Amino acid sequence: MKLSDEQLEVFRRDGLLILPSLFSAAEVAAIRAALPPLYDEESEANIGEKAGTAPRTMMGLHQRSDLFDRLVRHPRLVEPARQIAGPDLYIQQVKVNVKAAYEGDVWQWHYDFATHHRDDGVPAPQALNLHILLDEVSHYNGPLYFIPGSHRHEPLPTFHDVTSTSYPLWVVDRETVTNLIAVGGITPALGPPGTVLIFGDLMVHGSPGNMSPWDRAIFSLILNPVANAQTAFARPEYKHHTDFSPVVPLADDCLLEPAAAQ
Ligand SMILES: O=C(O)CCC(=O)C(=O)O
Repeated sequence: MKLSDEQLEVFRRDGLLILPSLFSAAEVAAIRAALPPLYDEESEANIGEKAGTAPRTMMGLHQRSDLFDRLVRHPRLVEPARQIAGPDLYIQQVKVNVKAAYEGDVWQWHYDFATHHRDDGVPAPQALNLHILLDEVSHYNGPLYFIPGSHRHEPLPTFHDVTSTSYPLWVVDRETVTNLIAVGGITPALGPPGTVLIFGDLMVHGSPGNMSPWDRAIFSLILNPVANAQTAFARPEYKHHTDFSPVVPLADDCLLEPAAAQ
């Protein structure tokens, strides 16, 4: 699958591309069906919310499930990523952010490069984050918020927030966020299941808590150019995978026809 020139221009301008219903209902159902056994696993890569028992994020999924091993090589994710970030990309991180009904907690305003650079020694902000909405995402169930144009700044100042949620994050302070929003506004990433979001390492984003009765799970794959690989290895492997071999896309029907992945 190739992005059009118009889509590439939107990505360059806004720092975010939303591709509605790129994955079919049957494909999303197959992804969702793979989740319950992973929720139930005793794994340090399953991180719970600060309060309550709901899972917050489940990581390293391509090493724990055949379905996710195929999904990280799906051409509808990998080919657009290669168009933007170059041909040789490795799988840096693979997760589902669960954001369960009533329990899903906030993700503070941040940009991913702050963590990739400060914790993992990634040299430049070249990684891409590819999301698939696994539930209908509305204004009510904790959608991602993006600040269009925030990706055009040099890396902004951040501080390490280890208390607000169960997941430590380098976050952007309120004054900086206020100034960015005054220029770019906020775009909520809403849409039906199967919608894909693509954004880069400098894009400032976050999401509010989910106080609705509706779950809001999102799959996230981060791909990074092999030439821009991590240089520091303090974080666990499931937070930044250390196999730097370039990802090779599978056939388009690899989710529903596993034989296509052979
Ligand atoms: O799932 C969310 O709401 C936020 C996820 C996020 O910010 C990220 O993956 O960097």
